[in-house]
Amino acid sequence: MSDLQVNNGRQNHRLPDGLAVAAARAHVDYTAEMLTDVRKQTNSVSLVIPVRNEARNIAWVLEQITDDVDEIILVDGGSTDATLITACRARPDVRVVDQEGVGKGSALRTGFLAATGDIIVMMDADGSMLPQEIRHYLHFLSNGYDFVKGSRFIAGGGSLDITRLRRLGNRFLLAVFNSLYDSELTDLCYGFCAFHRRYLEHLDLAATGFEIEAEMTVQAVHSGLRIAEVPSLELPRRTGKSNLHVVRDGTRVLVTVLRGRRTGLSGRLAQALLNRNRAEAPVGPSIARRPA
Ligand SMILES: Nc1nc2c(ncn2[C@@H]2O[C@H](COP(=O)(O)OP(=O)(O)OP(=O)(O)O)[C@@H](O)[C@H]2O)c(=O)[nH]1
Ligand SMILES: [Mg+2]
Repeated sequence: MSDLQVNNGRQNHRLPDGLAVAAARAHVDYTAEMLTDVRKQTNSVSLVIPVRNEARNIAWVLEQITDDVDEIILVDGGSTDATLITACRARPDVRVVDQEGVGKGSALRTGFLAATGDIIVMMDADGSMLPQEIRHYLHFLSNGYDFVKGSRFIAGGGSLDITRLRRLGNRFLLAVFNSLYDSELTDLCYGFCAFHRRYLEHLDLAATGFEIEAEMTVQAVHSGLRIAEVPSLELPRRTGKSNLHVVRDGTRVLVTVLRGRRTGLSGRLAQALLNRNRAEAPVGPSIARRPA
């Protein structure tokens, strides 16, 4: 049996390995076909991928990126293996930039600044995320949402990767986040998300490590961005070792969530603004204002 739990809205069902992956892929293909390619009307898309020593995974990732993406930016954290050679061979059009500073957060911030597209998507290089899902994120961004996060824990999402300890940690951090910010999100520490580049300044990112994912969500709430969650299937990293340390990085996420609540706009106020925006403009870009 796999760890993938398919959530039918009320309860989770464990699925056998083969069936779980096949069902998730079929779902991705089916919904991708159903979605109209609205974003092609106006928006160009930059995909930012932080990468450090992923030579054995990166080609698999790059080869699956569809033409929804106009620009691929690999942000290299000083890889010492053949990551960059492999990447350029798989996708000669890839743009490689060296990260400023250390850590995944620094890498993403470097990549966001280098991106030229109207929409920025971020995704990992270890093969744990399906590039075919990018279309789902774009669909929401083209239909009135400002910031779209993947979620492994809503109906249609799942994880074949997460350990019991990480699941517990994620649940705890999410509970803290939801209670402090009056929100009802279902996932916090997941690195697959997308947003309109015009909001980059509003996000005002400063994180250097893995806590950047939480910081982005905190700042999106503070800025009154309209947030949507889309189901995402997390696969196991294809090969190699994780760079994440549960206690160290979990603590950094907690500090980020607590610090954001103390200094920012109150969660209630942000939510009220969000609801007002939604009522006024059910479809189309919202008016996101940076808190005074
Ligand atoms: N440029 C850069 N990329 C990094 C750095 N640390 C991690 N990454 C990349 O960020 C992505 C996520 O890192 P992972 O080690 O897979 O972390 P994770 O996905 O939280 O952990 P697992 O689920 O165990 O894989 C991968 O593409 C890494 O190569 C870094 O310091 N610099
Ligand atoms: Mg990973």
